[in-house]
Formats: sequence, C-alpha cells, structure tokens
Amino acid sequence: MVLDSLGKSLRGVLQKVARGSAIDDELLAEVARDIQRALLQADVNVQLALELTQRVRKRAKEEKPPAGAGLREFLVRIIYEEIRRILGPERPFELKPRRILMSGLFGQGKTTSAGKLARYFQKKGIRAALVAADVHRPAAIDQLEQLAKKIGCEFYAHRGETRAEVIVAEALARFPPHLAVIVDTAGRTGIDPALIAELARVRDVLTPDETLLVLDAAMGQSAGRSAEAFHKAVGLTGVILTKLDGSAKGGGALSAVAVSGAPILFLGTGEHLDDLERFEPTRFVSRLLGMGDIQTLLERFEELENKEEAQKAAERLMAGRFTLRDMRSQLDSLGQMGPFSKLMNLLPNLGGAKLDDHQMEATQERLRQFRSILDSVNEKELDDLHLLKGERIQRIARGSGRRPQEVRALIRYCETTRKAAHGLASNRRLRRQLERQLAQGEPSG
Ligand SMILES: Nc1nc2c(ncn2[C@@H]2O[C@H](COP(=O)(O)OP(=O)(O)OP(=O)(O)O)[C@@H](O)[C@H]2O)c(=O)[nH]1
Ligand SMILES: [Mg+2]
Repeated sequence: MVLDSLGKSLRGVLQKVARGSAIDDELLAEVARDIQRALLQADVNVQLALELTQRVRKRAKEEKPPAGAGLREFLVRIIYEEIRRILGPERPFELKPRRILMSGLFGQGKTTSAGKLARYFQKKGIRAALVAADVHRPAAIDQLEQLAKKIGCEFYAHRGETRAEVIVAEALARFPPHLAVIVDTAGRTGIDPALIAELARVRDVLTPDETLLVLDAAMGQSAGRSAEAFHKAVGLTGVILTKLDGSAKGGGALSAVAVSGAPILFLGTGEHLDDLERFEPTRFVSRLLGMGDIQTLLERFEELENKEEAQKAAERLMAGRFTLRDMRSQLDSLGQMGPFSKLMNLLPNLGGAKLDDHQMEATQERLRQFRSILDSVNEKELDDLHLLKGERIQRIARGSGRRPQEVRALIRYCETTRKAAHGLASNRRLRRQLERQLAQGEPSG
C-alpha cells in the first residue's frame, strides 16, 4: 500500500486511543505527539502537522460526542476528520470521452501516466487515443507508440513535425469525437517561458477538458510549489502524483499539492500500466487508517447525530413549539427519500398510520416538495409560522418554483402537526387530516 509506514504509525495511534485507560490530557498529548511524529516522517510540512495536532487536541477538549457515543470513538473520528481535511476536497473525474493535456517537467512520469490513463479509459469501455506531441525527443515518440501497442489503443505521431500544436490538430482531425484523446507533451528542466508558450499553443488547439500536471512524489513538499506555479501558468484541472510506490516522502507531496489549489486526481503506484489509481481523499484516508471499522464508526455517528436532532425536534413538538425549522431538520434527518414510516415513528403518538404503496409514494413526493419550499423560507419565518401570510407566501412560492397553494399546504401541515402533538395526538380526526394533507391528490382513507 502507498504510504505504508505512515499508515502503520497512524493505525498505532488509533489503537492507543482504543486501548488507553482514560481520555485525559496525558493521553491527548501523547496522541498528538505520535501523530506529529508520523506525519513528519512522511515529510508532511511541520506547520501543517502542528496545526493538525493542535486542532485535534482543541476539538477533543471542547467538543462533546453525540449522545450514545463514547469519548474514544469520538477522538478517533476527530483524528480521521483532521487528517482527511488536509487532503483537500474530493474531485470527481467523469468517465466520458474527453481531451486531456499532460504537462510536467522532465522525467516526472508524463509519458508513462499518459499510457496508464489510456489504459484506465479502455478498461472502462472508452476507447482512447495517445497523441505524441513531445517534439523535442524522438525517443519519446517511440516510447509512447510502444505503450499504445501494449494497450491496444489508437496512436498518432508525426515524425519530423516540430510544432506540437500542428500534431494535435492533425490528430483531432483524424479521431472521431467518441475517443478519449490524451496528449503527451515535452518536459523541461523548469517552468520556463518556452514551455509555457508551447503548452498554451497546444491548449488553444486541443481545448482540453483536463489539463493535468504530472508530478513525481519524490519531490516531497516542493511538489506543492511546482503545482502552484504550473497552476498559475496554465490553469490546471488536476494533478497525477507518480512514483508513490517508491517514495517515503509521499505524505509531503500529497499534502503540499492538496493545499496548492490543484486537486490530485490520480496516483501512480508503479511502473506497470495498471499502476494507476483514482485519488479519492476520503477513501484514501479510510484505507490509511485501516478503515472498514472507521466507516462503520462514522455511519454510527451520523445516525446518532441525526437522532439527537430529531429528538430535539420531537421534544419541541411535544411542548407545542413545532416550527418550520423543526420540520426542516426532521426532513433532513430522514433524508429526503427516507421512508415515511420513519417520520411517523419520530412524531410521538402518530406511529402506526397505515398507508398503501400508492399513498406512500404520494406522501414522499409531498415531503420532497415541502423540503424544497423550505429552502425559500427565511430565518425569521422558520421560527414563526404566523408570519407566513400574503406577500410572503407569494415570495416563497416564486423562490422555490412552487405554487402558492403548495406553500399554504406546507403551512397547514406544520400547524396540524403542532396541534396533533400538543396533547391532541389521539384525536383520530387530526391524524387523518395529517395523512390527507401529506397524500394530497390521493384518495385518503
Ligand atoms: N516506480 C514508478 N515508476 C514510475 C512511475 N511513473 C513513471 N515511472 C518511471 O519514471 C520514469 C520516467 O517516466 P516517463 O513517463 O518517461 O517520464 P516523462 O515525464 O515522460 O519524462 P520526459 O518525457 O523525459 O520528460 C520511467 O522509468 C517510468 O517507468 C510510477 O508511478 N512508479
Ligand atoms: Mg515523456
């Protein structure tokens, strides 16, 4: 696995948390020290490592775990979240035919990565074409051609042509649009004006969907500066970080590039064509920390937190203080697709309503409508249902793209819920009214 030793140390930290006698200042300090050491050994920037552990300690002291969760699991989650945080946002990579420009300095792995990427597309059922636009080294063309043969993908080169952009134009004219076209370009020793100018000319012809920078992870932290400079000069959409298999400094490169503003899209993990993996920060950290376990833990937390929220809303409901805000948090905690029966269970004394599939579907649709309307309700109105009259209703309807009567239906529903729960829950007439309001348009029983 990539970053093996970092993973091992971090998993050791988590075990310490799990086994420690008590979560006290002493253990926290020790955990912070261990995390710091692990990060520094992986070449993560000192400042970054320091900030991370400070945040872990601060959060562990100040935040409270949701009801039902233990301190230990809570600490594990904080550590997970803080490490996840330094790896930057998740960037999707769509699998569709697209034009991809590869850029980078000498020997970083551009040509190899172009081949790996072509293979990646082909494996997913999208035909790929490799275009040899490294006009400075004839051997580069042969290298790419070899790769194309191995992969069994399309290939275009024009030996003797010295203008990269001309080669690209010829290639585009030849290949049909349903191919993923990957253009390999020449490397340089530094980001010089000639390199930038050539990339710009190629870009103008190619109009790429992705402009990728290929970076050798052995650069460690300085990979961040390189990414930043390229990003400024040519506007990157992503980075491929290569040779992570051979570098103990991978953590430095990963974290430094993550803060550079250019998202890491792929990791190169070996010399073979299959040694390319999508970089998905969340999954990456999960694997690093030896997850599976952590995944379950995170899900449990989410559940507990939702439960806590819903519980609060239910309490307010019992006290007759049910507002649109409560309704919103309830709908959110269900997930908009959540089964209606769950909602009925959350509303005290309303459980047991029996609806057939048809009614259930209509009801869910209704709840989705309600949820979208709630996005146009302002802060004040969320807390005071009685403000919602006349012009405000019109405004909310316009804002949410729904009809005024639908907004009024939401208000009525919220009001009925409040009444129903406020000591009147056993009133069957009210319950039926609620069901009808939800399943409007359907025959209601
Ligand atoms: N171990 C390992 N080696 C890699 C990886 N990616 C590339 N290499 C090796 O790195 C060397 C340089 O790779 P190239 O793809 O030729 O690099 P380049 O950026 O195209 O180089 P120039 O065109 O000369 O600028 C080759 O020996 C590759 O096999 C990787 O992820 N892991
Ligand atoms: Mg090359």
